[in-house]
Amino acid sequence: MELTLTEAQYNLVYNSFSFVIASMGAALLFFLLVRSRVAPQHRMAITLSTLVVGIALYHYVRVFGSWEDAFSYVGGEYVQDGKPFNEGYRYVDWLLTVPLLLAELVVVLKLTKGKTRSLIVRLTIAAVAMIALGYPGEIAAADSSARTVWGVLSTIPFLYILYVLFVELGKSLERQSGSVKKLVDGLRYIILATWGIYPIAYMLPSLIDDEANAEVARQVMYSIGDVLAKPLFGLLVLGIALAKSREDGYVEPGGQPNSAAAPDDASELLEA
Ligand SMILES: *C/C=C(C)/C=C/C=C(C)/C=C/C1=C(C)CCCC1(C)C
Repeated sequence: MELTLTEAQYNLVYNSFSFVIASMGAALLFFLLVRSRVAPQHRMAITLSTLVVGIALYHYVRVFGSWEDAFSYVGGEYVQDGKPFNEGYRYVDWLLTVPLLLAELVVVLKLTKGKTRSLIVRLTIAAVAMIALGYPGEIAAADSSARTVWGVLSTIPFLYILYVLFVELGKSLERQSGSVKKLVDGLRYIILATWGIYPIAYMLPSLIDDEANAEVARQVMYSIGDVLAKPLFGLLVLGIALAKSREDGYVEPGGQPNSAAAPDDASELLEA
């Protein structure tokens, strides 16, 4: 059956994609511009944020084009009679960006090399499994049980990721300084709240009877999730990297010595 959307429904999705493209583009520029304010030893997290929003920017440009190509405007309505809308762009995007986002959270903690490696390897494997298992369900018919089955399978690695973040990382968190600890703790809850949007959006076609409404709600929810989970998350990580840079007494080249810098560091810099 061909999906038919009202002008308002079609435009809501169209404008959401447009909003995401603008957000990713602005975040990309911003992360590049503020890079020098972060101490070199904390820049890896900013590099990862920059990659994430860059990859998402590219994919949203493609998603946007695919949405335009899928519909034609006939008699005041949008009829899906063009090329199939390519849901795959989202999943390819997640395959790249979700492991990078998890790595970002781990590297900003500055744990031992061995611990960092082990966390990144396990989180990456779980993230790839979660996304690969979700995809067959995403492209299955709305009313098929395949959607539920793949969704449940994909939730297993998702729960493992949450276990690592909340139970395993909890121990490492004890060793962080007060302000950083609070920020990292907040970051985990942001992940829980924003990543939780995805499985809900995924289930919408099974929950909402009206096919057009379900499709629009799903696309808009994924778009909101992506803006929160990528640019907003990147800003919070930037906050942590800046706090850590300040604690280390870092002064941006050509910048003013920071009042929070240790006196020793400041005098060293003045002598230099
Ligand atoms: C930037 C993109 C992000 C952070 C994407 C995150 C995606 C998820 C957490 C997806 C999870 C899913 C389930 C837990 C079950 C149903 C299938 C998925 C893939 C939507």
